[in-house]
Amino acid sequence: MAREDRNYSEGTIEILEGLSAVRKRPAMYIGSTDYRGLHHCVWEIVDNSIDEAMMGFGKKIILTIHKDGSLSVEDFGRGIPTGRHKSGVPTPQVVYTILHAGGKFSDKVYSASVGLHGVGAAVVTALSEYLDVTIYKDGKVFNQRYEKGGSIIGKADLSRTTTRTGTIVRFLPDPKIFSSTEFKFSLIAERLQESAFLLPGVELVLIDERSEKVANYCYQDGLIAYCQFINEDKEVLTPIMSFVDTYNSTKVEIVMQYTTEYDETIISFANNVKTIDGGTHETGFRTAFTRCLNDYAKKYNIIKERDKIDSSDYREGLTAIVSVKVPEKYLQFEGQTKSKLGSPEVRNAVDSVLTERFTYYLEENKEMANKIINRAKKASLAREAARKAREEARSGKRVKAERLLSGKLTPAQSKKSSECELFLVEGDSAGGSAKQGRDRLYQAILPLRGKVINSERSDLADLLKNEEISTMIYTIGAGYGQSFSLNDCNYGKVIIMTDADTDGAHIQVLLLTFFFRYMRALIEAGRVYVALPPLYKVYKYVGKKEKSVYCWDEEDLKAAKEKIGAGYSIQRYKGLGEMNPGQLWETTMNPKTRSLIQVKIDNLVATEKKVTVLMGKDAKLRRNWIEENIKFTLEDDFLREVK
Ligand code: 1YM
Repeated sequence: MAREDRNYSEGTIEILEGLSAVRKRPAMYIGSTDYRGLHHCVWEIVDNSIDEAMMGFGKKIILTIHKDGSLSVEDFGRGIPTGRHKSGVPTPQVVYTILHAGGKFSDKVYSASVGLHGVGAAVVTALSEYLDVTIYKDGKVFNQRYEKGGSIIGKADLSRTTTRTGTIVRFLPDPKIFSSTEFKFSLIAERLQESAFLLPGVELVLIDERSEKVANYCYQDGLIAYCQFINEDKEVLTPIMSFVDTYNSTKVEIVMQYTTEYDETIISFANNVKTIDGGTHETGFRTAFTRCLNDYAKKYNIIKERDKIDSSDYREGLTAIVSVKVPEKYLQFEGQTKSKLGSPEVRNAVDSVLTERFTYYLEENKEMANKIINRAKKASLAREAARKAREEARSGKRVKAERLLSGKLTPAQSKKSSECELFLVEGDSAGGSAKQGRDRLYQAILPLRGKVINSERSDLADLLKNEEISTMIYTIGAGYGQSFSLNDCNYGKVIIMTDADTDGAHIQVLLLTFFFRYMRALIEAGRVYVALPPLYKVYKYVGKKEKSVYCWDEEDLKAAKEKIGAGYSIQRYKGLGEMNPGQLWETTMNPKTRSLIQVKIDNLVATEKKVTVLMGKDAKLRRNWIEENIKFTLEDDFLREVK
């Protein structure tokens, strides 16, 4: 056992107390102990390297997933200071073994590590079997190792010399803490690529020693390259517009481009931290964006009073990236996950920069301005038509809706939409069982007969002609596309229930593609789920009574065989139709006993890409993608288990 320097043992006692708190309640520090929490540890370390590169130190960051399950991060920055901290212990030991509220030691002007992450790198030590830090600085190599969640602190080794600078941290996550300790290549690669767009000229490398895969990202053009990347598989309507300026010491960078798609993609960052819940910078952007176009359109008489153009019409097909760099003293994140920018000053900064630059751009590019405004006019007409159709469906003129729904939907009795659940069920026979097995008070059943059509490969008109799709739209009752209105949704949960086979998986993906493209707000509100029917039943008759256990995977199966004991039989469920109504209720529909997967969008750009490439028209793109990402499954990234 390595001994702590005697002079500092008092400090060490305090340290141990701090880190054991993290081990007791890890989710409080890293959100969860599943793969997300595991990768949170990676971001925690990498963010320090990214901060260093952001300040201009180090042009390369290398992540390696090692064969033994550990991960290392190497940068070529200045190296963490190695002198003694005022508490008496070496500074790196402070960084890696003492908890810090905001991860702050020094007065950085802009920092990435104060947002979503930034609980401090010591949390990683606490949750690792070991964490080893090597620093190259001032001609010397500093090395120290912390083991068993930081309860063993090795003596700092300063015996070697060097000519380079930088920091390497390697850690092995503790399997006693995490449900899985396997690092995911594609998840890390996506995040590194995103960082590469935000750090022009910095090279980010990911090496996977398990599979020998390597990813390498480096972009000179920053956000412009990011916008190109987002739109690379889409048809574009305008060139990329790029505005950069500083207002009251807030640096604002905006890049935008129109595509021919229906939805908008707005991505924002504050000090290089992704703000998935938006905030003041996005508000400033939206307000100024609408105002610029409205003012221009009115000035040149392109729109009349009767053209009821809504701000969302201007954003149809828009891809925009808004990035702000705010001095740390003004930086404020909000919300439970700290993914929303709260700084009030920033709203004005973004508004001012965009108003000035975009107004000028429109005047200088009149043809483009007309194209954009005419497109918005078309969007507003389509939105009006959809709204009328929705109103008709609700206000007595329910002919079409009723015709569509007659004999298909088995509605729930409750009128309280938030408690109602809609089951989209594969096939009529399973639909029949579900109808009998359900709780009629709040569960509605919509059987889907034919294959659902692929929304990525059909245009809107064809989609609406498809019976399964139009029935679903009417049943949900909230419209679709830009005019989708969550408030009108008839159900608190929409649950996809298919057989546990490849056809079932295909139907799931087709439905998810539809929801992603045309009812994204439903997914974002956490209202879309996938039901998990069991794969096996292990049973035995004891006298006349059946003793049985349902199983969802091979592990369950093993446990069930042991539990039921000798003489068991196994029934393998090939489809929902093989279960009787009572069994279907008990295993898949009863909220007390069922398993549901909540559908979440983790990374909008990555998901967008996957949907375009995997579901879209271009077979060549798809082939390339599959060749490059052979291990990837759509479910992996799309779905999150909740219960
Ligand atoms: C693989 C992880 O942590 N790199 C890193 C961290 C720091 C510095 C450089 C750094 C920061 C500063 C001055 C400063 C950190 N230093 C500290 C602290 N890579 C990795 N590279 N000199 C070097 O912020 O002023 C915390 S992180 F607080 F010790 F200075």
